Formats: sequence, structure tokens, C-alpha cells
Amino acid sequence: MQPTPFTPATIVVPAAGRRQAAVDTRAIQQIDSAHYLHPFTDFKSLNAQGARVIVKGDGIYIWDSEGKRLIDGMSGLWCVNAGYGRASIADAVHAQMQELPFYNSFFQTTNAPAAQLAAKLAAISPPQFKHVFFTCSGSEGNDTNVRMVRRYWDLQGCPERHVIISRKNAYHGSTMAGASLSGMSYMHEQGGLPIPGIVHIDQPYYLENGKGMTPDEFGVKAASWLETKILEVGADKVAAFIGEPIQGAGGVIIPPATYWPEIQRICDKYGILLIADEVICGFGRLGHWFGSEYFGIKPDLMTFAKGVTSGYVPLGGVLVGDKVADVLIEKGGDFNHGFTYSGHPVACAAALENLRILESEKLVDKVREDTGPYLKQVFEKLIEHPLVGMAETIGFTAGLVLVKKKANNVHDCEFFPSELDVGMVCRGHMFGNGMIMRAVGNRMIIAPPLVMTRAQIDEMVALIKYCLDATLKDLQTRGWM
Ligand code: PXG
Repeated sequence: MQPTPFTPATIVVPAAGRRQAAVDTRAIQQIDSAHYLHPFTDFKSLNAQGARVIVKGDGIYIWDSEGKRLIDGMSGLWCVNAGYGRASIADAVHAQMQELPFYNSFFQTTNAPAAQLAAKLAAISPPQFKHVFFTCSGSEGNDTNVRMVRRYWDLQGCPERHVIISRKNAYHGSTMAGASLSGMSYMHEQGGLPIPGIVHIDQPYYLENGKGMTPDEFGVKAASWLETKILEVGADKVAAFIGEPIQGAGGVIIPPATYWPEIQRICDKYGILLIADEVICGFGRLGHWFGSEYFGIKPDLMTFAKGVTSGYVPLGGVLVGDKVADVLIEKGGDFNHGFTYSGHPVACAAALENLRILESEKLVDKVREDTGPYLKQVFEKLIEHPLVGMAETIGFTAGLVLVKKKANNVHDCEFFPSELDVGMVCRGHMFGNGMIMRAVGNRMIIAPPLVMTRAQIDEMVALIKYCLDATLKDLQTRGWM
């Protein structure tokens, strides 16, 4: 029997059986344009077209104010690991708000959810982590890292050890330190960044930098750039190296298997602290609680945010390994850093319920053993599409590269000129047909909610293929192919 041909009409339906919020799209767009400056946005061009108004979420789907359903292939923004519509998180938040909506943790006070969440995070993280510093976001977590590792080295009698090495095309946030650690030149161009004492090495992106090498050879080579930089700066001046286990915002850049073990070896050789930014990889994205476990590395600090609450309420922080925590506790005195909302009881209550869901539904195990391998099997078949030069997944995130002309070896593919912005053309077809898939240059990426089932993976990949076909036709019509 022939399979029924896929058409996106099969998924563009209003939220069946759920109350549709009554939202006047034009009215919201007007006040949005008049008053709301969106993050990372060209304000004028958004005002000209009007923002899409998202009104509802359930499971892996969201709905806009026109009743159109979309598969949220990006989990909000790498956040909604437990999926939308979790009444028990709403209930936990409601109950906590009624009991104690806020109290600070500054002046020798604490609250039960913050203490319980710290203990829970210590229990699910690798054994070197027993302590947590809470923030409200990943950016603040990375600012905390900068201050904490510099404080650590001061206390160790090495005040000159203040340089932090990061990577180009990394994303570590948008505060002054977060943006400085990030390796995006378009961020550094605005606001006089990076701040002093932060330097960058090239990223482990095989397609960009690995020509003529096997992936394994390239992994070792890319890690060697860390050693070169350490020697250039002076090992006695380097405080820490920071990296995302896989680079998310940079386009789902998956390093070769040889990369992280080499990075670990080099950090150990020079006694440099290793910071894993787990804001995206943490809480199951790679089929482990933390991406560091996937790669078998032993960081001294881990930044977290996003998936800790599945994005239901803002929360971030740093898991502090014993090596650093023991020094801060034993020798440190006051650590003059923190936020009004550090350990916010409502956010911590949301996180506790979210982690309970991830555990009780075995979502992390499922991604590792079942749906992650299935996504790999189905998504990587997209390599057969004429526009796709490379398609890869890791856990529950995936990326493909759009190419003008394919070749057996990805380095021999012909690429579109970057000014054509084919990724954005493709993204337009995805959005228009009910699929949220992000474009990062010529890479199209996804990171779906961890609740996505095998049947939903089939539905998503069929839709992606349909949209790639539409993109191909469009590019041909434009005369770009
Ligand atoms: N570290 C990493 C690895 C991140 O991905 C942050 C830190 C900062 O977290 P906050 O909570 O301060 O936003 C992030 C955030 C994108 C995109 O384009 C990714 C993020 C934020 C905005 C856009 O994929 N990640």
C-alpha cells in the first residue's frame, strides 16, 4: 500500500478541545510595535511586519493568535523539556505563591524550595557537585562563573590568574560578561566587548575548520588550539576554560568524539578550571542529565538554566564543584555577589516539580535509549534531500546544512553565498507550514521537547522534508540554484 502523501494541511488545525484564548492579533501587534523592544531584533523591520502572537502551548505544539498550530521544534528556546501544558507545574507555582511568594536569601535566611532544589541538583549531578549558586538566567550564571573563578584564584594566592578562555561562535549569554564570553563578533561590535581578561579560540566545527582531516584528527587539532592559547597568554594567568558541550545557539555544533577528552587533559595539565555551560545541554537534551556526562568530562563548574524549570519560570545558576566550593567556603569569607531573586521560592518550586516530571516519566532515559536514537535514524535520512549536505543529531537536538550542490564529502559541497540568507528563506517555509525550525546561517536546527513521541518525530520529519521541498522550489524560482 502506498503511504498517504504528506501535506501540511494535516497538521494546521486549531487547538482541538482546548479553550482558545481570545486575542485580537492586530491590537496586540500594534501595542507590541509601539512599546516592546524585542531581544536580538531589528526593531524597525519587526515593526513593519508585526510579530506573530503565540497564545497557547500543549505538549510539543504551540498555537498562534490566528488559531494556527505549529510543532515547536525548538522547545520555546531550548527550554520546554517537559513539554507545554503541565498543570502540576502551574499548581506547584500557585501553591508556593500562596504560601511564600518571595523572600531573599541574603541575610542568613533561606526558603524550603531553594534548599530542596539545591539538594536535588546535587543528587542528580556528577559526584563532584554538592553546591549550587542560584541566579535568574544563564547569563547571570556565567557572570557568576567569571566572578567565582577569579575569586577562587585570588584565594589560592594567584591573583594574576584571571584570564578566561572561551571559543568563537560560543553563546554564553547577553550580560556584559556573558556576551564577552560568547564568541559572536556581532555581539562584541556593540558596547565595547569583550571585557578585559576574556580571550577566544576557534570552535571545533568540522565543516568550517576540518578540511583534509578525519573528524577524530580534527577533534585533537581543535583542542590543541586551547594549549596554544594557554601558552600564548601564559599558563600562570589562565583561570578557566569555558565551553558548551555542544554549541547550541551557534548552530548545534557537535564536536568530534576526540575533542572533549583532549580539552580535559589540557585543562588538567595546566591546572585550569573547566567550566561546562550546560544551559542547553543540561536536563536531558543529550540523553543524560548533563552534556558533560555524555562526553565523559569532569567540569569544576556547570552553568544551568532553561531546562531546569522547562522554562515555565526563569531560573538559572551554577553547580559548584568541590574543588572550588571547598576553597570559597573554607577560606573565602564574604562572596560579594548575588541577586535579589537568587533562590526565588516560586522558581525553585517550579524546578522541583519539573525535575519530578523528568524523573517519573523517565524522559532523560527515553531520549538516550529510545526517542533519541529514533530521531537520529529518521532525521539523518534527510541527507537524501538535494538541498542537504550534512544532517546530524545528538540526543534530542539536530542540525542540517543547506547546500547549493552536494558532494560525497561535505567539504566539497558548493555552498550558497551567505548574503542570500537561504537559512532564513527555509525558515520562512517552515514557519508558514507549521514547523518551528531555526536558521543559523546555512544550518537549520531543532531541539524538540523531550516528550516528543516516535509518531510525532515521524510527523515532524515529514513536515521538515515537505518544507525543504518548498524551499528547493522557491530557490529554483529565484534562480539561486
Ligand atoms: N549559555 C548558553 C549555552 C545558552 O544557550 C545562555 C547561556 C544565556 O542564558 P539566558 O537565560 O541568559 O538567556 C544561553 C541562552 C539562540 C538563543 O539563538 C540561545 C540562547 C538565548 C537566546 C537565543 O539559540 N541561549
